[in-house]
Amino acid sequence: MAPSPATLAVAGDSPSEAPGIRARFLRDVLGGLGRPRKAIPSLWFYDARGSELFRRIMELEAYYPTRIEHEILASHAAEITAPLDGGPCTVVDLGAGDGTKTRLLLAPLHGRCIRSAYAPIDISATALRDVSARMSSLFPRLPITPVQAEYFDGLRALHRPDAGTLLVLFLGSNIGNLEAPEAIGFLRTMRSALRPGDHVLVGFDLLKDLPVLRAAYDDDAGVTAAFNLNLLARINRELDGDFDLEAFEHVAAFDPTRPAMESWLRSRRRQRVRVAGHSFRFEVGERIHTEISCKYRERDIDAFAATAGFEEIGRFRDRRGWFVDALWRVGER
Ligand code: AVI
Repeated sequence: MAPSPATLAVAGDSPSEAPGIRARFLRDVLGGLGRPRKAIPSLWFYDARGSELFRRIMELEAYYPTRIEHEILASHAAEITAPLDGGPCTVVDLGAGDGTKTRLLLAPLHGRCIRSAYAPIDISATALRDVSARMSSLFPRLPITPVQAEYFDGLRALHRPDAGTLLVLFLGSNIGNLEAPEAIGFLRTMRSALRPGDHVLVGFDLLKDLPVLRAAYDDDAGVTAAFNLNLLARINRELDGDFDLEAFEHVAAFDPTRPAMESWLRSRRRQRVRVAGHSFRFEVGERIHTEISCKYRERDIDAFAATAGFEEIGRFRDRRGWFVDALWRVGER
C-alpha cells in the first residue's frame, strides 16, 4: 500500500501543527493493522526523527537517487529551464526538502526570466519556513511565496496573473512511492490543476541491477532499517501504542512484477500489540507492508505522460542511465 495522493502533503507534520492529522494517522494505522495483509502508508514515516533519518539516507553512498538526480540537474539546469525563458515564471516545489536541488534550477531562471519567483507548497509551516529562509539567503531578491496547503489546492491557489508560467517540481522519484494507478491519478489531478503552458519536472528512478537496489534499501549502516522502525516508535508516541521495537525487523525485497523495491516490518515472534486501545495479533514472521519504491523503464515514463495528458519536451539522464528527470508541458486543451 502506498500513500494516497490526496494525503501526500501531510507527511512531515506533527499533530499539533495541523489539526486532523492525528485522526488520519490513527485511521490509517488501525485500518492498516486490521487487514489480513497488514500495511501502513509510507507517508507516516516523516515525523521529525523520520525526516532526519531520511536526510541521513540521502547522504549514504548506497542511496544513489539523491546524488544522481543532483548531478542531472547540475548538468542540465540550463536546458531544463530554457522553455521558460522570457516571461514571468514561478518555480513550484512539491516536497522541497532542503531545496538543494531546486536552487540549481532557480539560479539560471533568476537571471533570465523577466520576473522569477519561488513557491514551495507544503502543509507544514515548519518545512515552509525552513526552505523559504534558505532560499532567501541564497537569492535575496527572489520573491518567495510559501503556500501552506495540500499540493493541488496549493497549485490552484497559484493561478494568479503575476505568477506567470509555472514550473512544478516533483523530484526524488517521490512518484515511486505510489502504486501505478495512484501515480496516474496523482499526475492527472496535477494536470487538471495547471494551465496550458505550465511545465512539470518529474524524477523517475529507473530499473537497474538488483544488488544496487538492495543496497540502497537495506544499507549496511542500518539507517534505512532505523527509518522503517521509527514508524513503530511514532505510533507508540502519538497513538498510544506499545510496539516493542526489538521484536520487529526491517525487510527490503524486490518485486519483479511491478517492478519495485518494497519494505516491511517483520515480527520476530508471536505477539500482541496494542494501539489506542485496540489489540492486534502477530504471528512469527508476519509482516507489515510499509513502503513501495517503484523502479521504472523508459516506456513507463512515456505512458505516464500520455495517460496524464502531458506533452513531453525533454528527458534528462545521468551517465549510467540510472535516473530520469522528465520535463512535461501542459498543452492547449
Ligand atoms: C522518498 N522516497 C522517494 C524514498 C524512496 O526511495 O522510495 C524513501 C526511501 N525509503 C527508503 N529509502 C528511501
